[in-house]
Formats: sequence, C-alpha cells, structure tokens
Amino acid sequence: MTMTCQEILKNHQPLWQEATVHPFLEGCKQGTITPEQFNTWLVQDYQFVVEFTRMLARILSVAPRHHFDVLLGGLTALKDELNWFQVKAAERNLSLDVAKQRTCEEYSQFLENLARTPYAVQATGLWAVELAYNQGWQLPGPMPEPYTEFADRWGNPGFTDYVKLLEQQADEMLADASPEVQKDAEQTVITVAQFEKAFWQMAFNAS
Ligand code: HMH
Repeated sequence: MTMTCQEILKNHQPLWQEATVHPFLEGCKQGTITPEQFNTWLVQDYQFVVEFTRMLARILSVAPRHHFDVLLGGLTALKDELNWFQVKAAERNLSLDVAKQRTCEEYSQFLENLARTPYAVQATGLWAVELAYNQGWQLPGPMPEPYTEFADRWGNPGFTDYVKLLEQQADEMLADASPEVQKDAEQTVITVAQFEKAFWQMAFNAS
C-alpha cells in the first residue's frame, strides 16, 4: 500500500488545521496583532529560515538529480527571503542578532535531525514545512498593510506551485518506500504540524 502526502494530511486534519489557522494570523488579518507581537514572530522566523536554508542544502546533497531544479529554485527563493527579512527588520529597527526562543531552537534541532532520515522522509518534511506557511498565510485572504507583503510572500500562487512540486517529489519517493519509512514520513508531518502551531504561539510569549 502506498501512502501519499494528501493521505497523511487527511489522517491528521484537526492537527493540521491548528498548524495553519492560528490567532496570530487572524490578528494580522484583523489588524489586532501588536507591533511587538509581530516583531517577535519576525525575528524568530528569520532565525528559523537560516536553519531551514541549511536543511534544504542538506536535502539537495542527497536528492536524485531530477529533483535538483525544484530544490535549487527553493534555495534561490530562500536567498531572496533572507535578504528581505533583513530589510524588514531594519525598517522596524529590529536586531536580528537575538537568541532563539525554545520552540524555534527545538524546531531547528528537529530540522538538523531530519538529515539522519531517508530522503523520502526529508522530502516529505520539506513539503510539510512549506505547505504550513503557504496555507497559513493564504487561508485568511488578503491582509491589510503592513502585512500584505508578508501574506503574499508565502501565499502567492507561485509559492503554491512550488509546494505542489515538492509534494510530487515526496509522493514519488513515498511510492517506493517501505511501510516503516512511510510511517516515519507520517510522523514527521505530525511533528512539523506541532512545531508550526507552537511557532505562531511564540508571538504571544514574552520574548
Ligand atoms: C516556522 N515554517 C516557519 N517559518 C517559515 N518561514 C516557513 C515554515 C516557510 O518557509
């Protein structure tokens, strides 16, 4: 029996919902998030994206050649994203040289540990991380300023297409994977969902 990314999502719908529908995003949509809350998310997400870039580089290093185009496109987008984060932080007079909060630290550690799993599991994890932001920023619909460009960065149709390509690559690997590896991939999506939910919540914690 072959497991697919969509089947994994269907098996964990309530948890996935919590990963992608959160008061932080609703607060951006309604304009009720405070600048301090938003800034907390922003500097932590920058730290996360640095680690996520390293993860994608490690995935590229074990990927089959025919997956390179999609992954290299992802790395190029992350180059732009990291530089954009620095511009956004400067506009807000934020230092990006801050310690990771516990959730950000643990999520980063989890990404590092993924390197010790089969490529099928890594490809599924990569897809889940990107889908969470694609859906999370897209589901509320258009956001008011100053959040429009944030919602657009991960909610834009090109990013949705990229996430679909990641899903195809993960599905291709899952089709040939053992039941044990498929279970590992499913557990990875569950863990990603739990971290994504906690990551939004960090904005409401004292930093
Ligand atoms: C926490 N998850 C988190 N941050 C991100 N920037 C993404 C996913 C998507 O890149």
